[in-house]
Amino acid sequence: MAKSHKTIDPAAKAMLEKAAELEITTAFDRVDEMKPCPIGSKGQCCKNCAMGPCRLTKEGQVGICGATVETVAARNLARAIAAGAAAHSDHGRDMAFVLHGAATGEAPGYQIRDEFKLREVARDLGLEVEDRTKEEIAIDVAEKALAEFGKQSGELTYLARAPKKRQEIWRELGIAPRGVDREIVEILHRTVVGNDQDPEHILDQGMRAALGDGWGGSMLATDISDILFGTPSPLVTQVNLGVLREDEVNIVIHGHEPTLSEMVVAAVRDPEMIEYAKSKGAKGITLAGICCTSNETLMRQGVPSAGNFLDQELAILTGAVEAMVVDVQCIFQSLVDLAENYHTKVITTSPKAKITGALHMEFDEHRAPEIAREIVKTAIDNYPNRGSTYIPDMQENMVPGFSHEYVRYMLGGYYRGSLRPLNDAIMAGRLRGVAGVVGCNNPRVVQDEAHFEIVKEFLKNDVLVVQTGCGALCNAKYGLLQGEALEVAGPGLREICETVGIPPVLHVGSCVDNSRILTVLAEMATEGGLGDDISDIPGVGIAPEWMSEKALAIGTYFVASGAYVIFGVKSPVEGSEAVTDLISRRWEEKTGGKLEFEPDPKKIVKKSLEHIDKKRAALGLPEYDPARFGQSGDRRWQAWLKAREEGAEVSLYSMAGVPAGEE
Ligand code: MSK
Repeated sequence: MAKSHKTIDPAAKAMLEKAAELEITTAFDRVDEMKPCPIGSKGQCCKNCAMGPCRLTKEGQVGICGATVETVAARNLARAIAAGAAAHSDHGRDMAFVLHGAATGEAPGYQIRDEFKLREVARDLGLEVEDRTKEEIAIDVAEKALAEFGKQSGELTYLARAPKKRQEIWRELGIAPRGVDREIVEILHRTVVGNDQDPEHILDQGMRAALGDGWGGSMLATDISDILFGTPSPLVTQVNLGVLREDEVNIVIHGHEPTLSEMVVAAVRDPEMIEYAKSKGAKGITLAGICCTSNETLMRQGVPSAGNFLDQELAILTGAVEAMVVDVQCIFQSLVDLAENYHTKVITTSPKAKITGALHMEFDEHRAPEIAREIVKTAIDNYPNRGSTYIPDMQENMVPGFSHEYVRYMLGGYYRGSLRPLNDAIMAGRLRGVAGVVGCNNPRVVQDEAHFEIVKEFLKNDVLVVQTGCGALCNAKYGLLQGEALEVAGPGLREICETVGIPPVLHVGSCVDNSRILTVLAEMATEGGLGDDISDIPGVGIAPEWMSEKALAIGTYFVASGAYVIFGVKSPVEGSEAVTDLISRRWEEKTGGKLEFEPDPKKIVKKSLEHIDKKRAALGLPEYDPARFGQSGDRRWQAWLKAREEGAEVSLYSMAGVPAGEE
């Protein structure tokens, strides 16, 4: 049966109809067949030793070792956070190795594209930059970054980027991370049978490891990616399955890391490769991305995106993909079986991620350009094997690439770049607040629906939205990441966006680039006018369609940094009221941030706006009143012209609400 009601994306709907016609199943079907375990999904199942698994479903029931449901739910959540933090941070570690290779010449093909950022990062890491070559600095940055992972005592260096007050809170709570790896390992140790059995104590370590991800592994991943591949700035590209071409070799890159995909970008642009594709009957080569590899390459290279997490199988269903090249994270094992129905080659590339039945062409930074060319050639050679195709003719323009450096620049130019105008806009009430809406798709809910509905409501309510990951690709599909989206924006937000020349939803990157949001929040807090800590800012973080453990790590580092975070779909600790209360009320007492799970998108919006207004009131800011704004710029001019045409004697100033005599 067609599952087209499971997505709001017309391209995905068309592909699901096609899948039904061909009797091919996808995640949209499997989700119905696979009923979630009602015990495990609520965090009530402990399988940390061979005495169990223990399923704690009855009031007061304990496991064979005596573990309560609170302990079990907290342990499960902490382990998920550890896994998510490990994934992001290992990504950061790999980037550091590539930077080292680029600087020593052992990784030919890579270069230092942003020397300015390299020097800035080196200073933040406490390294000497004066009178040194960029290669010398880069070697030190890479070594210092690698040392942050293995650090055993003290604190992560980047914690100093947080507002002073926040650093003190972490120290007071004893959750300032010492080293990225150490905190992750300690979660695994604490949650082994018969060890840490106090839910609050276990989850304090969850926050510590998550902070090691956000202010450590992920932040290093972002910084080093910018150094190697360039700090993003806005550009125009396209998104959705319609970016694939009927008459060209289509290569889809999927996963997370930019290291190989950047080399693939270079290879597909090589005139020799394009000629080779033509020799096989194609008109050229199209490269498109899925998930966060897509975010990495679209924001720096303008590579179009074929879509987000739940589009990965649908891309293969077009029959038009010669190769799907995957690296790490968020890659369905089903791709290999699905590709059996077509000519598509699924090519795994990471030494950390093989899939049975896939073609493995292992990435090695020491000969990356050569491997990338081999991969592209393999795809081109596969073009003559293509059968019938079906590509939905749907794509949308998007403007990605709002790195925090660019945001600063756009608000003040090279010499006076700062977030002052952003703070001023919030203080004046033109912007009610800010929201980060991030994270995955999850077939347990309608694809893209919650992301889209929540962001639209925020825009209407003058909340500036920043997005990363699959959430960003989602709303790009519906046109919210371009200037035209101002049509749905509230009057104050619209004024700001028109003045600065930005869309109302800012794409800030991939999953690891949530660290950019931390940086922006830290700068907003220190800029003045919005308190002196992240917890004072009228803002929220939302993951409406989350599914990955990485999302839990991200959510937790935002909470530990002082933010109110709401996840959609369902709660992984629903089976324990005590843990639900702990991560919400108790964490708020301790950190100023809290984590809640709320499946209803409307309620998410309501809670978010209430929180934003509460923070505005605490700062003594004027109550949000959209009627005060929206009369500037073109609209003020047009309203004045209209009034004059109708014979009214009004001045242009009075159209902006300036009382007569004060013009
Ligand atoms: S890719 S973690 S589905 S956002 Fe970063 Fe998308 Fe979630 Fe993967």
